[in-house]
Amino acid sequence: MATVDALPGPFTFDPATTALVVIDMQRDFMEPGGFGETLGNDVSQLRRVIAPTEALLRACRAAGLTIIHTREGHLPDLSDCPPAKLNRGEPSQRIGAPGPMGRILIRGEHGHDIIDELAPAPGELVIDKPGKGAFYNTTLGEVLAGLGTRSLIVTGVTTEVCVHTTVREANDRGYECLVLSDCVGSYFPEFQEAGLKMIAAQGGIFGWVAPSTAFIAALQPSLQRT
Ligand code: C5J
Repeated sequence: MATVDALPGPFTFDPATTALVVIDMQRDFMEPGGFGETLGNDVSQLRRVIAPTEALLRACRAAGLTIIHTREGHLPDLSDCPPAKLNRGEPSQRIGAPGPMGRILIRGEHGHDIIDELAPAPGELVIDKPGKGAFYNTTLGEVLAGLGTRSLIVTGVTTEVCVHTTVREANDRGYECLVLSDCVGSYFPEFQEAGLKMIAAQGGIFGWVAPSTAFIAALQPSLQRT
């Protein structure tokens, strides 16, 4: 077992039953011209997440941790996109509309894929999800059950939307979730701060929070064994 110095208290995990989940580090959220920008967001706010996540991925790969990436997006015919999600924002820039990186938030398009810096390595799982949570309408639950996973290390964007939804879903399913504060990002600094506080408040109402350096330090014994 390993222990991370976290909020609201120590987070203990077994690397053999722990998976890193990297949420939606896609061009559509991270780069100009994608879904995030069409909703009026300043995508440069998310860039600071990239370097610590690269270091985290290196450490998790070296320790042999299970690594799962997710991508939010929809089928080209939009049959998996409910009207409540589709009919938002400026009509010419909605999901499925043409953009500089291909059709916005559509599977298979350049904008839908993960940014080059954090591209999945061979053998890492990629879960495509139509919703904000990574469990809704995906195979993630079955995949984790098959692996015997008990703890999730959660990173990605955005803190208050897909990260929160996924952590809440995971917590309800019995997973212990540690969110790495410097490896999650929001377009809104105030939501980043509040989003992290909400996770660890009330004795860790749906998770723990720590910087990635604390988690990587806790992985060191596993790194030395590899
Ligand atoms: C959003 C996400 N913000 N990945 N998606 O629409 O957080």
